[in-house]
Amino acid sequence: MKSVVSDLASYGGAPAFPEKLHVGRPNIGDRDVLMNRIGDMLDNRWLSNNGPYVKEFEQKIADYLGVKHCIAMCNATIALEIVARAAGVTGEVIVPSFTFVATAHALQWQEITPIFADIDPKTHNLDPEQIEQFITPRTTAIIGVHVWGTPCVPDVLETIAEKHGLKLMFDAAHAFGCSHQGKMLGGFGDAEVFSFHATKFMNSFEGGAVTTNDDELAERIRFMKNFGFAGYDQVDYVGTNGKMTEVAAAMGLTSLESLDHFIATNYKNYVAYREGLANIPGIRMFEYDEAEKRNYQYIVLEVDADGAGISRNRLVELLHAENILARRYFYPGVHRMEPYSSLFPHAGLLLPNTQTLSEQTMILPTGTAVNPDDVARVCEVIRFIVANAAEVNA
Ligand code: T4K
Repeated sequence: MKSVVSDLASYGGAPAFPEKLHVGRPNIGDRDVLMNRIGDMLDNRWLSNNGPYVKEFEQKIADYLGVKHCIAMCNATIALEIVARAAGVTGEVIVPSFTFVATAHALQWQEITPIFADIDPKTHNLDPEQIEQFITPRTTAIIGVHVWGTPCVPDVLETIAEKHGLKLMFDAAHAFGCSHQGKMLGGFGDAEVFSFHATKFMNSFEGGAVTTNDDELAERIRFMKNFGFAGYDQVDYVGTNGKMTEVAAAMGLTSLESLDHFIATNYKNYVAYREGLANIPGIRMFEYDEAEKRNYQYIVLEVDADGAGISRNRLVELLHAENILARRYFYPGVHRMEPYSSLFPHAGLLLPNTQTLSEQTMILPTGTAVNPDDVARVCEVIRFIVANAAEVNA
């Protein structure tokens, strides 16, 4: 008799998807509108350095988020570096380890030490109750990360930062279009940083933005992202080149016009995943608070190996053989990457939730390149693998 497992590609069957299904496939807005913008840009011969598209993009983002200032940048990593420097951050900064490595690198790059605090396993975000134990005389700031677009309780972090006289910034790379207690993210703390990287649901090819309600900080950031220039031939600070190009802003503006469509598509896929993955033993899907605004751009699973009978790693391996390119964000946790694992070899002892979650989470494909039929098929494959866990693990 033919084994059910032989239906899986890695056991000799055909892959469930003939073409690879990627996490992070970019959303593309209206191509004609984009091409027209690029055409005008070429005609006008203005390609970078605070051009008209960048100005328009900044204004539209500031209006959408209800913040005073938006400063567009070449990417979120440089934006995080600049924000930290412009805010006068030094010494140590408390960050989660359950994040993309850029959050920590933006600090370490300028010899500021990231101190990793643990997360709440329910929200995947910094656990506010853990933060205070990591504050030392060298601590100057907290950088919260709104992981998967779920706010890392910014109002609570504001209270902690104020109590200890710390700066507070947010890595909002995942969180464009999300709200907390009815208020759009972007205006919390001293500043927030968004990413418009190609893999984000709203992209500008590469890109990022800082938003803030602090006039002075906004001015410093504007100068610092332009080599420190405060006027013609006048340099006031050490600066770098963090400028967004006009072609990136053209893409950003075009994406912004399709924002509602992107979110609606993500939501449809999210609902389809939730239905398709219901009642699979050991598989839990991370759920979003639908009473708030969310962008639904990450489909996050937690795999409990005991309940599912299969580890997250083995499941990802089998899905890859089916051309379902699930990703293990955020494995292994930043504290287990270099240079942090050498600098803090025992950090894991204080990060039990981060360690557990980084062994259990995985991300599934969504966005406009994925439709509900694809989602149903992905869920079928996962259900099949778990149902046959004993055989696929043998
Ligand atoms: N903070 C947080 C919390 C972040 O998640 C990120 C970035 C940052 C800060 C820094 O933001 P930026 O400086 O990038 O603006 C990807 C993205 O490159 C990265 O931006 C993102 N987070 C991270 C979560 O995911 P990788 O190393 O997984 O990228 P890669 O090349 O493996 O691509 C991911 C998937 O996307 C693949 O399945 C292929 C697909 N893809 C990618 C690109 C670029 C496409 O299908 N088309 C494309 O054009 O980091």
